[in-house]
Amino acid sequence: LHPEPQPALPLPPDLFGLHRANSTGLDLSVPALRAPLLAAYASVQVPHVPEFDAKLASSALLTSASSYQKWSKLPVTERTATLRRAADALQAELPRFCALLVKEAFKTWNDAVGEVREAIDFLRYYAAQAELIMQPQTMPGMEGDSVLGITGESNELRLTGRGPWVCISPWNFPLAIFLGQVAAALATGNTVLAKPAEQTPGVALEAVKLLHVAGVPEGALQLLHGPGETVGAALVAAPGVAGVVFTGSTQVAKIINRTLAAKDGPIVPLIAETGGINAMLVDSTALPEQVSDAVMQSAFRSAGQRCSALRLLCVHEDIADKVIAMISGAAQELVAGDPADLATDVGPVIDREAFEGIQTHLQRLHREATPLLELMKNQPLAKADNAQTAIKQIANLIPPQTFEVASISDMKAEIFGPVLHVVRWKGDPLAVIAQINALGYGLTLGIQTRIDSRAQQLAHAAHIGNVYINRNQIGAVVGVQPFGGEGLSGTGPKAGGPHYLYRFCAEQTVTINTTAAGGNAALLAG
Ligand code: UN1
Repeated sequence: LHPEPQPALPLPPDLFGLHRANSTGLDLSVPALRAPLLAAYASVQVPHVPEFDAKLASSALLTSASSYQKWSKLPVTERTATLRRAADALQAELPRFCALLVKEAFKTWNDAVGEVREAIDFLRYYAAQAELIMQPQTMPGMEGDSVLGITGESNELRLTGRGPWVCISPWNFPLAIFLGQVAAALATGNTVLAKPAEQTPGVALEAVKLLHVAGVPEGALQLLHGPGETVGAALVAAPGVAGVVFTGSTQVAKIINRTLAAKDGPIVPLIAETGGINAMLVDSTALPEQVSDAVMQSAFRSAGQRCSALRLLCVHEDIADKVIAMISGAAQELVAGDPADLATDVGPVIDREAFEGIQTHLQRLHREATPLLELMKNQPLAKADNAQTAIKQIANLIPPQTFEVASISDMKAEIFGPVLHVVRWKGDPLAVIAQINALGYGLTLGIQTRIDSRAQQLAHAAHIGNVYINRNQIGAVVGVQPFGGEGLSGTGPKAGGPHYLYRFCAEQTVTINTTAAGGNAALLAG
């Protein structure tokens, strides 16, 4: 009479013959992997996506609400079947989606493959999770209650959707985070108004098409492309929004939160995954080679354009010189250039605005900090083969750079690019963690030490959502490493984790008096 132990979730099959692991280690020198990707790149076009008129936000909400009436009443397995069909289609079309990511979001091939695999994982994981949690659950009661629960009553907990959700996703994971949000909302019986990042609507459009072909009704999933300030704002403010899920800046998350709080009507939940000033703490016992490898992945991969990326390396003064020399050596080997080139490790940043923001920060660093590794002048750019887009991308290239700063508290804001800040420390590592906590963000933290007990102690002291010990700190694996932060880094259950879907649901407890003499029986008897 107690709930059965939950079955293990089915793991998605390997893609391209590789084990599931988000984003590291794909050898594209293997021709069988490379050929379909390059063929897709030659033929794929980024589709034009018409802008949505923000004045129509309320009518889009009405469409969503009316579609909710049907979609939410389907058996959960019918809804999740659409997600699984979309996952299969995405897997079959992996090269085309990778090529779109390279063309529209300037991802490197490695990052593109990692992202498509992550998107597939999200679809399958949330499908499996929804099937687990959306079955009505008998509440068994506590020790001392009768075996049926409280004597004379039965209690059941039922989860349903809440209504139309506004899903606002970022350009740095235009497929995986976009589909993750959408899949979570749809699986739990909600309908979706999806507002993709302004820079990457084409990938979003293709993803939405997959879901529509897989059986999600058009009214249950609408794509509404346009600027956050107009389209995003109008959607959040429109009547009838049942929830908002957002990945982006802390500042915008707060604006959304204020808008929702000021609305008439019900209290609307917000799930927000925002930025971070992510640190790695390296003590004097750490292995420099391992640190160097973890730093290359965490700080410079994806051109540093991950909210999980390493921004601040806190290295013990006893090994600082050695670690810095090793990082500099390794970074010289990175190729910054055209993302379509297979040899490229670090592609350009997303657009001119991002480029200029990072340049302003670099100018400040040149005035106030010590450059440790500056490749701007001597890094050879990989050649773009053709086309305007390639030229535009290369113009936004920022090769990896490292600066030594005086103190942790010098870190004022998240810099979303391949720029690493290094600070030396001595004394108590717990004091370093306290300073990292004081930054107010809490997304990822790396710890590098050969003292196991210290690693645990530091992890416990950190107010950080994802702590990685003796490894890199990006690429959280869906279903295995639930991802999300604390404080300025966000609110809400972690994406890709077992609690995420609950926030998308309304919960109803149904209590029935089961005794013959009780009120229900008496009422029925007339
Ligand atoms: C983001 O960059 O907005 O663990 C979040 C990772 C990714 C980060 C995604 N899941 O690197």
